[in-house]
Amino acid sequence: MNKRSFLTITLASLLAVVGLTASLHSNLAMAAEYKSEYKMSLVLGTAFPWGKGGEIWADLVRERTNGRINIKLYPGASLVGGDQTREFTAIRQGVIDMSIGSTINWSPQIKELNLFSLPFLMPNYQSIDALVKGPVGKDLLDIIEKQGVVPLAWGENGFREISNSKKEVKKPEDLKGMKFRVVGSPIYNETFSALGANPTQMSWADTQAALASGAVDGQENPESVYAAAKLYTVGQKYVTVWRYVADPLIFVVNKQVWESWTPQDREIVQQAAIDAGKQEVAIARKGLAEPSQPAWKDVEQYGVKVTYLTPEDRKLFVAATRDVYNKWKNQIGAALVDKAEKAVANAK
Ligand code: X2X
Repeated sequence: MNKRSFLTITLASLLAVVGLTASLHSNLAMAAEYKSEYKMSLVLGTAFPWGKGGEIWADLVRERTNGRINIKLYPGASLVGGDQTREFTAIRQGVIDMSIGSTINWSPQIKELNLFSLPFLMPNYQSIDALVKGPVGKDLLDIIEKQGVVPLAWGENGFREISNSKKEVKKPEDLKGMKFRVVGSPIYNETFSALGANPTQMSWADTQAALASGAVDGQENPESVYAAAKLYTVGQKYVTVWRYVADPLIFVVNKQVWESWTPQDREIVQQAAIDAGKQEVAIARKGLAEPSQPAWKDVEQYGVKVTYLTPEDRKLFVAATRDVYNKWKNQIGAALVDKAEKAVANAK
């Protein structure tokens, strides 16, 4: 071997060793970026469709990544001390790695999410689907993405019906003076005030005690929440099914966490979110999508009076909340709301 080819071979092997070390190093660095546990924030636990959705998502991800991505559920918005309206900020900041959140709880940070809280915008499930699965849903996910959070799929909490401990509610005037717990988006204060009720903002963590003590007379939440939280045991004996708003859920991941995963793992996490979202929506709609709403019938066995609005009475509620709708239409963005109204009209 001449001196020159000896040098070439030595150089080549040196480069090979350097290359190998570098790739080993980057593999190790990548592995080190994966956390041993990812924290998923939820307001409601696995007794509710919402928390079940979280469990399904976490299980699918664990299975499909062979345990590379291990997710732990933190229900009760416990990562933000129960203050569900601070959840979105905590996701952005990385205090929370991932979440399934309600559009209501994130709307203080993303005003466009108030869309779903516009009173009587969505009369049925077809209209919710038309919004989230259509261009409006895409616009909203784009807005979330611009805020530095990675949105992956939609789920659903549900149509929010009112319950109270005092009396049957058929007409707006029945609400007069009644104290209602509402969630922390100002549109709820304005809607209940417009109806003559006395709204007070409170986190879910404090709501059940407030209902039990009589500090408030009523609340609004989907049937699945009412039933799983057994609100009939804290005096909530009157329910009115009025379908005034519904809150979808959104599956998201913190951006830095997302970027720390390989493209293959990102795809797994997204597909798992889509699959879990579909299952979660089906669970949330169980017994409610059919016209007779058997889920509410089941609640009647606890001595609960369930009232359904006649089309005429519904019009009175719509009229009473129209000013709130119009004011918030501008705050949300008239162009986006126009688009939503068209989608709803075509869904019927
Ligand atoms: O607080 C509520 O009412 C709940 C559980 O439905 C939400 O987080 C929006």
